[in-house]
Amino acid sequence: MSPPIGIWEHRGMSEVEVTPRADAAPRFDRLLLTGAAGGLGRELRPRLRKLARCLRASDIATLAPAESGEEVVVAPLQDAAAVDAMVAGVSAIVHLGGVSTEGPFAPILDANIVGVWNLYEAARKHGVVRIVFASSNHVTGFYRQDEVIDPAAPMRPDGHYGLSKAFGENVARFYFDRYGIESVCLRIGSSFPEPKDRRMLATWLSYDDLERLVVASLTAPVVGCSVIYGVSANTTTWWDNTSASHVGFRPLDSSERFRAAVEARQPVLDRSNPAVLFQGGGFVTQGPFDRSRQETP
Ligand code: 15L
Repeated sequence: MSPPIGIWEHRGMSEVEVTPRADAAPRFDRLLLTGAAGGLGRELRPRLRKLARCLRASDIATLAPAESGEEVVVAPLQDAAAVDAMVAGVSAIVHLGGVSTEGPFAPILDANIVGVWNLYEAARKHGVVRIVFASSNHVTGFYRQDEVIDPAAPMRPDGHYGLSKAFGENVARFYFDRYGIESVCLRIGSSFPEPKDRRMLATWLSYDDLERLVVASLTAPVVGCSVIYGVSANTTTWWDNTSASHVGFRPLDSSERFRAAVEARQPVLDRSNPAVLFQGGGFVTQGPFDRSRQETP
């Protein structure tokens, strides 16, 4: 059972919360959450509501109706005018929207590459101060599982999806260097209710730690343009977040309590399989996607 959300540190004999909880007084007048109908969006939407006077939830898929303190907006990310309207009036954004798995290039180009550019352009026009960008561990998926890397390691994307997230991180960097819009790029591992396989014992990010990560990224006093891996305090780890300590993310969950069950389900690993060798797992073996056959594998 993990402690309540917020960042807690030991000081002397007692524990003190040192960063704001999502249910502290609203930090933002209007906060935009894109991808609000997706798996992580549905988790975060109720958890982020109290951070803003108004939470604007957006997606292209059907969204649960707006509750008190919410607005709901439908906007395809590749539609610049729709994105402009979606961003107007917000001061910060949590950008989860877009394609979230590996696949043919065309939909990823639209939603993740054109989409992230549309979002930052709209943010520039409307004076948004900070964006929390859901990047992915697949930006560095071609590092081996016996390597520990940090956010400064050169990108090694493992597919179209990883490439699109690498582009998004570069957009975030450019809009900070050129226009001063702060970003935290979250290289999210595997955020699910529990780890599904042995790889996820290293990559798992609990939903409570996801909330801690997003709240810390939104509320840290100064973030510039930061990159951080989104991962719980797992015993097996491939990612060193020391360089992003200023974000103030302290994960409190661990995949270790699931280890025995996961290893029993998956007793043998085929070490000649690239999906076992590389951090990106199954993503590294997907494709090629044949354009001449409607881009199906
Ligand atoms: C991701 O970036 C995906 O969005 C998610 O579906 C998982 O597959 C995750 O990576 C992962 O690497 O496990």
